[in-house]
Formats: sequence, C-alpha cells, structure tokens
Amino acid sequence: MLSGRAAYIADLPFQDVLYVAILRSPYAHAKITGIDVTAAAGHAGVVKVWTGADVLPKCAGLMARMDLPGFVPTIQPILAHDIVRFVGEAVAVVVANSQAVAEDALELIDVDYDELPVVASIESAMAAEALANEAVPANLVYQGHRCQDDVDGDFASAAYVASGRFINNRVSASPLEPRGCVARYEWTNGQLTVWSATQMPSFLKTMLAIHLAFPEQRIEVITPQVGGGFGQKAHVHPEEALVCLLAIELGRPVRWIEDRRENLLSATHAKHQINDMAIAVDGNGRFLAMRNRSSTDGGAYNCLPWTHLVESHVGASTLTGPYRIAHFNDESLSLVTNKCPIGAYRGVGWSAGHIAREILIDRAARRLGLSPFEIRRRNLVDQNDYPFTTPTGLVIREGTFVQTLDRLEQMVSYPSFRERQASALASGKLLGLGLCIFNEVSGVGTRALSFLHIPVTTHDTATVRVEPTGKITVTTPLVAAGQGHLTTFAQVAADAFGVPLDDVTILAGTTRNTHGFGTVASRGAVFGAGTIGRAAEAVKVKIRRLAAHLLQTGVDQVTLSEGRVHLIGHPDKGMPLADLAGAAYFADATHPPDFDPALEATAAFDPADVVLANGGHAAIVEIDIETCMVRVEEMFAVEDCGRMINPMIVEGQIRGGVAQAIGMTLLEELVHDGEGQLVTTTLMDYLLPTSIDVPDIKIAHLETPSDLVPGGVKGMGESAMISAPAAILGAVNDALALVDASLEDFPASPQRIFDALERAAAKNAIPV
Ligand code: MCN
Ligand code: SMO
Repeated sequence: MLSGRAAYIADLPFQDVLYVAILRSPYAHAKITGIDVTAAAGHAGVVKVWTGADVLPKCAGLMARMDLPGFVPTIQPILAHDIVRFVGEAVAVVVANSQAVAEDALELIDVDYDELPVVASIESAMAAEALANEAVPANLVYQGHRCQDDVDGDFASAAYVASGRFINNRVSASPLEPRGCVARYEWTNGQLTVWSATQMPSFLKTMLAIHLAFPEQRIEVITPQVGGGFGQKAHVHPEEALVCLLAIELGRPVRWIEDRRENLLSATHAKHQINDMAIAVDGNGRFLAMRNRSSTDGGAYNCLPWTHLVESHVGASTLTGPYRIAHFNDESLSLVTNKCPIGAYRGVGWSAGHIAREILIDRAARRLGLSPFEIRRRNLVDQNDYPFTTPTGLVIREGTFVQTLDRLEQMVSYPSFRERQASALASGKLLGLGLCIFNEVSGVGTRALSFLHIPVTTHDTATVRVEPTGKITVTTPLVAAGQGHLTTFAQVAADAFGVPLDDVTILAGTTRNTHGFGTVASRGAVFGAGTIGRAAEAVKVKIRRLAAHLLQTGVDQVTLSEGRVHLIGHPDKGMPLADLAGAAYFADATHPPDFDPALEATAAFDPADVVLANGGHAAIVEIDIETCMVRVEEMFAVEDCGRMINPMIVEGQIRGGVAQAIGMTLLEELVHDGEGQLVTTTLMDYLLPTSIDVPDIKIAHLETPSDLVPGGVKGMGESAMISAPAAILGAVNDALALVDASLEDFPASPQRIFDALERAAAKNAIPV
C-alpha cells in the first residue's frame, strides 16, 4: 500500500468497459412529474439511459428487516420513481463510453419536480405534520423499549439526579476511497462477476441473488484492495444492484466510481441521535437507576441490512455498559426524515449514548465531590459479580473494568493533572479530563446479532491446506479495508502449524471458495482465529496420524513445531513438515490403512455466546478562551481484547479510531438547511481530522483470554469509536465546568464553545 502498488477498484483494468454517472435529486422531498431523457440518450457516446421506471420491473428496491414487533420496513428504490425522498437520491443513470461523456449527458436530462413538505429534523418528524416517507406512518420506523424497569422509586430517593439532552451530530464515515463497483455479465455461461469495494462480499452476493432474482451460484463477488470502509461499506447499496442490472442488460462491463460529493450526499450517514438521559445516584455516588429516551434521525429509508435501529436501539442494548446499574428504563425512537439513510459507522449505535452517559457520571462526581475515577470505581462490575447480567440481558462473564480504570488513573497521573488544571486556569486556560470505560460486543456472530434483534445467521468458513511442499494456504471470506488481516491471519495459521510466517499464504477477496458474512462488527479476529484454528486442527489430526504411523508411535506422542513433525520433547526424532506432506501426496505406500491424504479441511465457526471485549479511554483537552478552539492534548487507551494476535495492529486500530473520535467530536458535522439541503458536500466544509489534530496516544494492554474463541481472541476494531468520543467530550465538559459552563450539543465546534461560555456568563452575570 505504501509503495502505491495496491490496486483499488478504480485501478482495475477492464476491456470494453462502460462508465456510469448518476443523476441525483436536488430536492429533499418532491414528486417527479416528468423526466425527459431524449437529449441525453441521443448524446454521442451514450449507450444507455435509465430512470426509475426502467429499473422498477427488474428490482423493486432494497429491503431490510428487524426481528421486532412494530418495526416498519421500507423499500429503497434502486432509482427513485414518482417521489424523491432525500437530496442525493439517485433519479437516473447514464452509461457511456467515457466518464466525461456520462457526466456531460447527465446535464441533458430534464426532470420536473413538484416539491413536497420536507421533514428535516427529529422534531418535525415527531410532529408528523408531514410524512417523510408515506410508507412509514407517523414517521416512526420503530418505537420501543429494550428495558422497562420501574425506576421512579430510585429517582425519587436519589441524592442527585444527573440529566441532560444530548444532541449528537450527523457524520459520515468518509473512507479515503469512496464507494465503487464494476459488474460483468457473461451471457455464454450466465456468470455475473461483481467487483466491489465492500466489507461484506459474501453478504452482497446473497443479497444480489435475492433482490435481483439471479441464481446465487452464478454470482461471484471479488473484492480488491479496499481503501477504508469504517462501516459505510458494510451495506448493500442501491448502486451495486444498479450496476449489476446494467451489466446484465448491456453484456459489457459497467463501472461506477463515486466522487467525494456523491459520497457525502448519498453513501450512508451515521450517529445522528438525541439522548434524553438521566442517572439517579445515591449519597455515596452509587448508581441507582438510569433512564434514557433516544431518538434517531434515520433518513428516508432503512439501510440494508442494519436498518435505522443500528443507532438508538442497538445503542440501548449496551447503554448501562460495565456499570452495576440495577434498573434501566429506556425508549428508543427511529424516525424517518428526508435525509440520506443512516447506516453503520465504527462504534455503530454506541458512540452517542456513551458520550451522554459518561458526561453525566462526571457531573455526578463533581456534585458529590468524588474524583471521576472514584465514582466509576464504586460502580464498575468486578470479579465478585461475574457472571453479571445487565438490565438488557447481556451477560458479562469476565472483564477487567476495574483494572482498566486503575491503569488509566496511573497513566493520567490524576493528582498532578488537577494541579496542572488549577495553575492553567490561573493563567486563563481551560484544561479538562474525560473518561470512558466500556465493553464492546465484539466478534459478532449469530448470538450477538440475535441479542441486537438483527435476524442474520453468521458462520464463516475457512479452508486450510498443507501443500505438497509443506507450505500452508488459507482461504478466507474475510476481506480487509486496512485492518491487516493478511498479516494477522497468517500469524494464526503459522502458529497452528509451527511454521514461519513466510510459509503461509492467505487467499481472500473472492466469494468463490468460502462462505461468510463480512468484516464488520469487529469480527475479523474472532472469526479468523475461529475458522482458521478449527480447520487447522482438522488437518493436524491427519498429519499426526501419518507421522505416528511413520514414526511407529501413538498419535498423541506427535507434535508440530519449528517446521517439523516430531515426537513430543524430541525435535530431532521426526521430519520436516514438507517431507510429511510429500509422503501424504506422493507416497501411498507410507500411509496407514484407510488414510485420506487430502491435507486440507474447511471448517465453520460461530461463537457460542456474545464475545465481550473491554477497555477505556481518557482524554485531556485544552480550550483556548480566545478562539474557543478545543485541542486534544493527550489521549490514553487501555485495551483488553483477550489474547492479541498482533499488538502493533491492535495499536494501529486504536490510533485510527481515536483520530476518528477527534473528528466526530470536534470537527465533523453534516449540516442540512431547513429544506433538507446538505450544505457540507466537500472536505472543505466537512472537516476531517488530520495528523496535526491527533496527539500522542498512550496505550496499555490487558489480556484476558476469551474461552469462547480458539486462541482466546476478542475483537477490538471499533473500540476507540465506542469510547474515545465520550472521553473527549467529557474532557470538554470538565474544562467548561471550571467556568460553570456545559455543552450537550455536538460537535464541540468553536461556535458552540463560544455559545456555552456566553450562556454561563449570562447565567452568572460574570464576564468570561
Ligand atoms: N486483532 C489482533 N488481536 C486481537 C484483536 C484484533 O491482532 N485480539 C487484529 C485483527 O487480527 C485485525 C484487527 O486487529 O487485523 C482488527 O480486528 P477486529 O477487531 O476483529 O476487527 P475486524 O477485523 O472485523 O475489522 C472491522 C472493524 C470495523 S467493524 C470497522 S467499522 C473498522 C475497523 O475494523 N473499519 C476500519 N477498523 C478499520 N481500520 C481500517 N484501517 N479501515 C477500516 O475501514
Ligand atoms: S461499523 Mo463496522 O463495519 O461494524
């Protein structure tokens, strides 16, 4: 990748390829009263123009379901017909001999729109005076509870109730490489080949088969290098179906590569929630109960497969986190609005709720005169509590919450921080410290998905083969978008066979040979270790049997290490793995009776329970009172993802996630005007963090192996985006508390900091 030789989708050469440009709606909500494509279709170099009416008979649209009574599914058309429901929704497509011609021809398409009332906010969706999508009564895709404990008594008897209304900004995962796909249909054999920059090739294949009524066994999805996904590419997008339909129609490869504006307009958005939260605390700082009402501004359609519920409902599932909060009462609302659909983004629904929770915990600590560490220590689940069942039914079997907290306290050197904070204040600087302790539903398989009410069964497979040369080939359905699977999966296989890393080749990137779900929900490590570990065990049974036969000993006397198969404790009494493989493949006479010489196996894996990882973050920020800019001065992370396969990669994941957390909390905001018009459509207005925004990040590891996964591995790819945002905004609020100010409306932009300081000044009638 660093050498520039990695091939992303736009780099792939195709013969005879056609280029796609998509006309997108300029209105948030409008009736299409006419479309004239004559001029575009007649333009030199244009091969095809389609509108919604052309596509509708071939595919009704994309639909996702949730396992919940009252959930209202939506159908997202491949191209809008009759009505457009968000700015950026695809209305027509031009296919041409070059990208430039396709884009020029878009200008020749004439669409007549009759504007409809726009639902541009959670408030107007709730008011339901207009419907954002007429398929969704009262604009409610879902309204329900994860947990309905009676908490009134706790709140009545509480020594202190911390409460607030937290407005989390709408953001985009904005991978460096935007979305793209190429499809080729070969009519001579009926094969449809789809190259897509996707995190979920196997799932995409199945969904294409279902939505296009195309035989699944004739679809192959190929994934080249993927330049970041962060959840945005963990969906089936309408454009993927569109490009396939065009390839089938035209019999030539068809290619769509989106640009940044399209990406910001129409790839999924994320994290737009309002949380009305309250925590009841007794006089000793113990949490009695928690109440939350979470509303998602979900956009016009449910994304496939996660739906609107990926925000508030999924967030509610783990909202009490690693704390002993006995009683929880929540309500989550998922509302349709005339905006781009909400989808998965690293840390999925968790980020916003964690921000609210940890800020309230800090508020309670300040009120009761406890340190932010002490109040958490008094409430964290610890070893005496295991197995601990949270109010939402999550079973915490183990975890190092208290150790994480202790470690963070040392790393931050808390007493000296408070001294530093006081002396900084004296010289007109606001310093703040924030914390978050979390558990992550990682390695997500069937059990975890069903806990989240997502009706998907996942058991990935891997094939492991010992070649005649004794080298190892592993085939996996998991593809990486920067997570480094080629390295970590090779480590898993090399460890299993006791061979050097270089002896292992990982084959990934096609759905041809293995089955899986995707690289999503921090499941790569768990499913990689699980599938490769189990398949390797099956191959090793054969290796041991043949070796025992050759060495005239029992199978339990034989082991593999340092590239050899040998008697346990006697590396000299045995043979190189290559010699044994040679015997298996080529020397029939050496085999024991009924020996199956195929030194390969395919195995599936799906953890027997939810695999919970845990950790915590601390942030120190400085607010400049003159400019109202927030600078993250220091970040601290403690991570317990069980046994680490590769600490360097784990740390890279933490650093990347922290960078995203800084972006989400301080800089990034997708802004819509009152008409639902997105006004941040370039990276000049949608502010991504750069390296100068990211401080040094200090990382410590705890390793509590999971007994659910071969090798004791737990996932961690999303952890920093679950918890670092809460630490950063907690720190901002800690700094603001010095002048009796607070901030609940994010990101913590200079304007919002300014307003918060003004509010505090007005309240206290003091000049700031
Ligand atoms: N790892 C390890 N030891 C462990 C746990 C993890 O060495 N105990 C390694 C894994 O082998 C893998 C990496 O750390 O190489 C991340 O593993 P895991 O937590 O299983 O996450 P996934 O591989 O499933 O990756 C998905 C996760 C998600 S859901 C998002 S969103 C996200 C993330 O990864 N998107 C990313 N990190 C990303 N990093 C990059 N560069 N690009 C993205 O799009
Ligand atoms: S948002 Mo990650 O792809 O689960």
